[in-house]
Amino acid sequence: MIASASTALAASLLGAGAAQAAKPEQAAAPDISVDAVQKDLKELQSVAEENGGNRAHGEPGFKASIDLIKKKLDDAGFKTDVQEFDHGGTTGYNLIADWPKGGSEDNTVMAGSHLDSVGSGPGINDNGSGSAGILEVALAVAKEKLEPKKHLRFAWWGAEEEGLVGSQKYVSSLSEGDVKKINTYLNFDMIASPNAGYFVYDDDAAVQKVFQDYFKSKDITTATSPEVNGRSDHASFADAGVTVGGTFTGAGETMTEEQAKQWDGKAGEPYDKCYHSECDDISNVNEKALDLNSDAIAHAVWELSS
Ligand code: DPN
Ligand code: ZN
Repeated sequence: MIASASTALAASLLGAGAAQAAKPEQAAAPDISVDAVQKDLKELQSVAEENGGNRAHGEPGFKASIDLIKKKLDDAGFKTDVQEFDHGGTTGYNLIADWPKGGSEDNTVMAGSHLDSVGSGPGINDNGSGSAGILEVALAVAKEKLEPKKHLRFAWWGAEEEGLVGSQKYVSSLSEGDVKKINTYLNFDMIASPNAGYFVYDDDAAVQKVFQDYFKSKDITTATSPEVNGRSDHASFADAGVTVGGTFTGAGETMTEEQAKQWDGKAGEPYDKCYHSECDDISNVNEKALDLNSDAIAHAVWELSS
């Protein structure tokens, strides 16, 4: 509220005083409501409950998840496309959402998350959390009527849990020229682990710094994670030569003593004890980590697209 009011004030002062003045710098990213992200997670939990307990590739809960997210984006003014692919004898889906305002697609910033769960549970931390986080950032872009210098595209991948299948299908569907138009791909896979670590991908130093700066401003020390390397959809983009980055709160590995002190966590316990299990449900969410990471996504999307 305060940020947009002061932006409006700055714009009106500029308009009144200096008609020829340069366009003001893009305003800072808005705060993403963690309540809104939690509401999306509850809806994904319901989708799983209504569809046999999961949202896995080839199961009805996956397509229902795609439909749920797509409707919110369509209502907000995104141009959406569902890319179908075949994997393991069943149809998979990627949801791609382009924001129609802003710069040319020749210079595109993407944010993506896999929307599929494993078969054993509803997949709320892995990866309802990233999916809902980028959704609320996309909806904030629409609400702010953002006109970034670069083009913005959001993506929800299918069949990540089967080996990064959806993101690979997407990247291989692009021409070499179209791959070069992707300035940066940001990946969010597990951003609300109950015993949360604050990990930033270290693939690209400049993108890493954008996230580190955000967490530093919130007095949070970040780390890099050996768990991340190549294990989520950013690998499909990195393999094609695209600059990548992202954040992660940890999966099945164990938190160290030092990390537990830094992050107020539990040493000797996994970051997510429900990783790939039935108990990865709506109660398997660290709200502080979800809140911070959702705001970190917004910060990076605003910063990198401006
Ligand atoms: N998507 C999970 C996996 O592939 O095992 C968890 C994970 C996310 C691992 C991000 C590493 C990085
Ligand atoms: Zn995952």
